[in-house]
Amino acid sequence: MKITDAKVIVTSPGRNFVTLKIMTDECVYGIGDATLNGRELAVVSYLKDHVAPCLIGRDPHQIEDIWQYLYRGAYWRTGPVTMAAIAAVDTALWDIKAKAANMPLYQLLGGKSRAGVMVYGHANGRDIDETIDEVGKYVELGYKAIRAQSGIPGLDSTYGVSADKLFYEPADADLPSENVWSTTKYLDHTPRLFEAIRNKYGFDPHLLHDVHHRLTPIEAARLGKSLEPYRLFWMEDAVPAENQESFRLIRQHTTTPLAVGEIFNTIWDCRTLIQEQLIDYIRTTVVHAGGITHLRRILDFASIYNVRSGCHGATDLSPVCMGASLHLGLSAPNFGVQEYMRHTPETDEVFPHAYSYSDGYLYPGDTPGHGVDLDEALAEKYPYRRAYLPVNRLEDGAMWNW
Ligand code: CS2
Ligand code: MG
Repeated sequence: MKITDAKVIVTSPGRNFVTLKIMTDECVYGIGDATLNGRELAVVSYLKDHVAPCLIGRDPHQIEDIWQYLYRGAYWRTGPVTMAAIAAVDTALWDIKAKAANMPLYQLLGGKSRAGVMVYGHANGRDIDETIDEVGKYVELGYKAIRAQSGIPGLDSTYGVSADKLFYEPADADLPSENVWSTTKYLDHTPRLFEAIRNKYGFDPHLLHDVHHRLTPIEAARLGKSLEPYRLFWMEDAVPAENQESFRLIRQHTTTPLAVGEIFNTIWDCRTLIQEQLIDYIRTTVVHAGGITHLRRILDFASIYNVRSGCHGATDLSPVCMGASLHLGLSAPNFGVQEYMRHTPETDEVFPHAYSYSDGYLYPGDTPGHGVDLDEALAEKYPYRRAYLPVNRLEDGAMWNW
């Protein structure tokens, strides 16, 4: 088999997605997600101008060799643009291999380790009462794990709180909108939120919370400690993690489980975190961490240190990434949980997929490949629209982490 073409398709059915379609001389094609929120066109150029020409004529079955060729061969290693491009190629090649084998992808990854993939949904409200109601809606839908975020008294807007509850889309503006942040107000408010949720729903649902890189290590330690009575499933992205050693300090002070890694691109971004057992869940995902090939490497490494997966699954990761992630989640021995932010009906129509939700779990389906396709004619109807994530400032105007 030979690769005959590699096409990059940009579509915006409510938000931007970049998709790579690799064609072969045997009429089998594969699809990979290459979406990098707010920097989409950089990956488009990387793929079109620098990767596609190198793929033509290669054997698509040589997945590992092509991965190494693109990673080592570029000389300039790692980084979100490079790794999203490599991920798209890798995902499309696994799709081709599984279609050629006439098997769902999870069979090629070792088969099922579990019946379904437990997911968590996003409950968010302007205040504690509204958040409690939103958590209730997810309980009704059968979710076993629910992330809870709430507006903070005294702050106009904050991360994770949206007007549209089921289809939260943070990349909401043509130029970045601005939020104001107060760590003091947040740290006072958040334990109250979880106390109220536990009082209402008891300890049955798993509860998760995303700090979105807002704290310093000692503040994160304090938050983790104050949340211990509410037994969270995890506290996510408590601090920015360029400095992996920060987590040593947090870990010394709290038994609240820690998750991090949605913006990591390679195993090197989490090596210390995993090896020193400073975290419990690694959030790297297919599109931003080099595809199935590299993510599987990270998860295998993590399994030795009792770290489980908690793959990122926000709306900016396309259904193609979700499909691929579900196959890996079904097979990985150390799967933990999969984030599931629902895509809009427009997005689901552009990306017909075999996966389905039922009673707290996603199932990848048994279609050969990863089970997600792209309707190119429909995709064309939704041209690219520039869209940015917000930025965040402290109350005195200084830039902070979003
Ligand atoms: C978030 C994301 O899902 C999450 O945990 O942190 O919504 C994140 O902000 C976006 O994916 C950014 O692209
Ligand atoms: Mg997050």
